[in-house]
Amino acid sequence: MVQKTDRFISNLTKDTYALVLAGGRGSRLHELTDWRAKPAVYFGGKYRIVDFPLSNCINSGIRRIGVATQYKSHSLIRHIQRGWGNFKADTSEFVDVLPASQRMGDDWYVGTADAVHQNLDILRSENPKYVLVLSGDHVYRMDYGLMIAEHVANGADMTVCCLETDIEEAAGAFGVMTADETGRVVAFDEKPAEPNPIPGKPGKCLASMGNYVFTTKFLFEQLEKDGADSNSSHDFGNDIIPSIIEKHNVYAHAFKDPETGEQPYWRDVGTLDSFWEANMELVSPTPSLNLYDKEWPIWTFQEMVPPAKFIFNDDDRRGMAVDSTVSGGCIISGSSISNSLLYSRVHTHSRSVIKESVLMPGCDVAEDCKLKKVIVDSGCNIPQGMEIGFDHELDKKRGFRVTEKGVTLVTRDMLAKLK
Ligand code: ADQ
Ligand code: ADP
Repeated sequence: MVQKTDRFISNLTKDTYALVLAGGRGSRLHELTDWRAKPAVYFGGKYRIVDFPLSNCINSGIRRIGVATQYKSHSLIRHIQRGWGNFKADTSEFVDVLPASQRMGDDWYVGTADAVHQNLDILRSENPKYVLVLSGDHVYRMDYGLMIAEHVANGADMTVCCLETDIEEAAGAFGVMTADETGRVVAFDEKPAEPNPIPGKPGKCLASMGNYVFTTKFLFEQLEKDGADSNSSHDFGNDIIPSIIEKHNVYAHAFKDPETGEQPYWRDVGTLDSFWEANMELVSPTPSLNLYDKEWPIWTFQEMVPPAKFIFNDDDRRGMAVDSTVSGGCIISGSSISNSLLYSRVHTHSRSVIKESVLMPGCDVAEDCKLKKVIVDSGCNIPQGMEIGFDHELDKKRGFRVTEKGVTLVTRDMLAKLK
């Protein structure tokens, strides 16, 4: 078992280049990803999803990072340039944005493997010993050093990071693998309808988190082979992993707390309901994701905004937020907020009541509004007296999206269409 304190881990992470794949749409988030890629979706009152894998890299000691972008990448690129562009201790430390730019032909990034393949010359010039390919889509804290150290200890060509999930959750959604007693992957199916259970653990399976470590030379060989295969969809889960497990050393790395053996916090936030639930968890008294841990800071772009301000209205006795997070630049004027997350520059006005809601940057909620279980996208102006989240038929008639679990999504485009 590799110990967290092992000195050699820092040498390994120094010799690693991390490529964060951030080009996917995340279509189950519906209109939240109409104008931005899933990794650019806001999360946790202050961050965007991509800040989590990027912060994990920095905290793990990986300081050469590329972010492959493609779909609706404007706000993602702007965020990385503003928040991460100046990150450097010296010139060998950087966060580079790598937009799909037809560097090897006429195609954009066709699949995840192609996104890495098209940046092969950049990887070659960096010449790392290991390449860490990360999904930019998930919220979690992870020391990647442990996975890389295990990869080296196993003499692996590739290591796939995995967690134990319920079979129903994984079916059709995740890559599912079977590992032998040494941890070697002996079977891998991309999004199977009926995942294989873990022996002795009925109902549970080993799901891929979409995070991989490669020994660089091996990665280059496989990408070149896959690039020349016209039948391939150029995807790690669909094509590369199933084609290499028989002949090469592919190992599973279990995402577990090295001290307790427990599975740490990890959220896919792939649907509006799971996105809303994961945000709500954060305003509970003791959330399982600790954003206040000084040893594992989550970096992001910090807007230069004044402190949040609360104005108590004597007539209505309102002007407060409880069991909530409120970011800088917010003004809570005569309104009452509970179990909600307010991103920067949210302005709420007199007599409005907001419960169990997520309000993204720059929203304005006029007087006498009532919001319950609502996700309000950035820059929305909720007009005076509007009630959202109480009558779902009315919400739908207005053009808002109501989820299975009764969460209402409101975006600028939806409000613009309201008569
Ligand atoms: P999915 O998440 O469905 O499955 P995919 O849509 O390919 O796979 O996204 C993986 C990551 O790559 C995401 O961060 C996405 O933003 C990014 N991405 C997708 N297409 C891209 C492109 N063309 N260019 C750049 N980036 C791109 C994968 C694995 C499964 C695994 C799940 C875990 O294939 O085996 O279980 O991730 O979520
Ligand atoms: P974020 O809130 O993620 O920062 P923005 O609101 O800045 O995202 O939008 C991201 C990109 O999408 C920008 O280029 C913006 O101009 C564009 N965009 C957003 N909403 C619309 C819209 N309704 N019509 C046209 N472009 C839009």
